Amino acid sequence: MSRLIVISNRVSRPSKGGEQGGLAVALAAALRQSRGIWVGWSGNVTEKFTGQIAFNEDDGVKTATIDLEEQDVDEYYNGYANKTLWPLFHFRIDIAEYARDFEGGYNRVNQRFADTVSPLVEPDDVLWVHDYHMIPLGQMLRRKGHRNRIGFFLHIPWPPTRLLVSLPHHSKLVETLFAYDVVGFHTEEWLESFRHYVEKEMGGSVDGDHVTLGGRTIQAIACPIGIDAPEFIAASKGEAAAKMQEQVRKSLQDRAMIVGVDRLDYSKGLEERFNGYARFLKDNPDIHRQVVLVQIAPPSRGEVESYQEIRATLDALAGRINGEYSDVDWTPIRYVNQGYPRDQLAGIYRAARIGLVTPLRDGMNLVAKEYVAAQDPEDPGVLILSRFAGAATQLKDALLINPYSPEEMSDAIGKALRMPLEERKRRWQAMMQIIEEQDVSWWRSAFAMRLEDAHKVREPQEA
Ligand code: GDG
Repeated sequence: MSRLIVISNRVSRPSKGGEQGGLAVALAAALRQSRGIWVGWSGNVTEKFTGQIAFNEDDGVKTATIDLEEQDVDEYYNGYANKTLWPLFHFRIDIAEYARDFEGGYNRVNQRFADTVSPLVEPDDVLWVHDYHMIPLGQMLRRKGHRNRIGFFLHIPWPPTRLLVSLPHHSKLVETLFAYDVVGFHTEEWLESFRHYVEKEMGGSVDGDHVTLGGRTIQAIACPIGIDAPEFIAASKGEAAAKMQEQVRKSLQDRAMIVGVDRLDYSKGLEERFNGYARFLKDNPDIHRQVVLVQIAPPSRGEVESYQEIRATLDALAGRINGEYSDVDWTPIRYVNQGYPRDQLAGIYRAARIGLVTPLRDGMNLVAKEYVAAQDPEDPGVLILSRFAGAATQLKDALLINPYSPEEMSDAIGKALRMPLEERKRRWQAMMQIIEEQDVSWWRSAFAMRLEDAHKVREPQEA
């Protein structure tokens, strides 16, 4: 087995019961098995960049991290990654910011990562680069002479060509992807948009999974990420989950709970969710007092203005809806800006009759899968899911809705609350089958297999 080197913006450690997600758990297993290493930013800011690498080991996973300068964080992380690429790739060109400093900082930090990774690489290592923060890294490593297998996975959507061309130097950025052997997306839709761009905008060609540009062929594939299903099912049956479920149930006093769990991000459709729920309350006065929406939304990227704005909007909206509909002994929305450990989160999901997942655009959306996995098989809740989440291509037995339509959301909530047990079970079983079959280990192996194959194609091209 080749040694795996994972490179991503942040290194997250898979400590049990902590706040880390499935990705950390999945990659950690592969890193442990291959005695690999995870490289990323430490999250620390230093006055002057030194390039010094801090090596650590946590639960059998080796990590190598670097500190960044304040200017790096402003231009690369808050700037190009989160003010430019994130909104653009989530179809929000109205709030994407284009600034040369951001682009310069992004390339500088990627070069810093290339300089950090390069001395660690041995000839047989397999490198796996993650997400929009690191698009040009592969090309920078190739320029240093590394001929290893290098894969790239994009965790967010790939935007339609007509939107992507609004990015200054868009083709330069996309070209860098051709330094990889395999480029992975969650869904066919994102893959299709990528191929369309390469063909129509750059004059490249597509032949099945093979995409060619300027004499260089890569494999571009759709490979949907899953959750660590066994781990999450076990967590939902564990003690911490049971305790949390009981605590929530008691507080509900027989009311049906609708749950939302999201990083506080404008792409997650939280404003639309609150409006859809308000519409449900308006349409169904007889059900007032019988439902509660619990929205868990830990703040993220607070230094970026659009995140401050969505937070203020939601504060006001939750306040307005609660003001309009609350009674002395009933509050329709419990809006919570704190995160919970994963095992407690599993209990919160399990206590909910409905999982309400309404992103306006989402690469995949793991919350949808976690909600389903946490349900009691004998009395499962109903998932209401946006058709614009990558997860909708797999979870076809959810109630799929258009999150921009408050009426559709209202109807779906009504339908979910009335849904007979038999139908709930049938839908849940169908979704669960996919969640268990295509879990995070499946995703990791599927991608790794393609990477293994791809290398066989690359060698002769370079000869
Ligand atoms: C990106 C893409 C893609 C949330 N609140 C708490 C908490 N979380 C965890 C969830 C879930 C994770 O965060 C969020 O994952 P999502 O997939 O829903 O969304 P993003 O963070 O935007 O992730 C997305 C993903 O990458 C993977 O490729 O699916 O489309 O945008 O695991 O449970 N975890 C804990 N407490 C919280 O309060 N412990």
